[in-house]
Amino acid sequence: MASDLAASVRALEAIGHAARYFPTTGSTNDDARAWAAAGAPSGAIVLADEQTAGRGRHGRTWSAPVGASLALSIVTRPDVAPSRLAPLAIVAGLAVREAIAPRLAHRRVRVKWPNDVVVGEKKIAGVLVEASLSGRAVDHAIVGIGVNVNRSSFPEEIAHRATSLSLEGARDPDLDRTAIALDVVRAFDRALVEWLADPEALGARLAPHDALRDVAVQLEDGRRGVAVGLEGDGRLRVRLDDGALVLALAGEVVPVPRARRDAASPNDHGDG
Ligand code: BT5
Repeated sequence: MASDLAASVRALEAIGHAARYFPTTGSTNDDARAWAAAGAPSGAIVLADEQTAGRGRHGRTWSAPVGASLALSIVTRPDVAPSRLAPLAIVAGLAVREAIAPRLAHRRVRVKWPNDVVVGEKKIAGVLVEASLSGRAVDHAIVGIGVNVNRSSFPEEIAHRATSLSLEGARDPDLDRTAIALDVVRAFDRALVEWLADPEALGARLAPHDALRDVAVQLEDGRRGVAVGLEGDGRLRVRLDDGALVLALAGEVVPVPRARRDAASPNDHGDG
């Protein structure tokens, strides 16, 4: 059966994006990085029907079996300092949210710092940004996006915290991956321009869709507080129980698991 993604290259080219499609590949981020190194223009996109070595942050596995997910990577060449790149994952997450929320009209779709899109407590999409530097500047940043589309099951270890458009009730034509890819890319194009024009405004754009807003969190050193939004450089703003405001990088702070909010350790959280 021809993949519903086969039409995606022409559709993306029609909105001004160079694109390549692979029925199967290791990781679209690797394909995009190789293409970027060979001169791919900003906005070039790689899509795959199946990834055999899809990855998340810190070498974690991203599960994307054939036909069920959207896996795409976008080559960007943003004119920002490497230290200001972290919010790009939130920019992409907001774009994914914007694209899939209308397909899940009865559900609340939110962005969970630093790189997830969630429905309720479950992850429906993830973003992986990988940058290549040229001297002290960003040469390119690959924005990898994985969306669970028509998936009815997950590996046991993530089944309790993963979901998909189909599991949340979306039906055809809302599961058409080419249409979703186009909506994600259009939303990302707009969001990228807005972010580059005014990086500090991203926090306000995230606020209405912020899954961590007012959530109890714990810092690595054990101090507790509440997440209160995004700093312009991508760090999480945490209001500590003693009233102080601190800024945390991804990995330095974890949500306090709901059942354990009275006796939590920072190692109790899931990894994604
Ligand atoms: C992410 O990492 O969420 C980034 C995912 C990015 C995937 C895209 S697909 C296109 C491009 N090519 C790639 O190779 N990657 C990008 P992280 O926050 O580290 O979350 C990874 C964790 O999420 C795993 O350790 C699992 O716990 C969980 N997980 C794995 N597959 C999942 C899935 N399909 N749905 C929900 N959760 C998943």
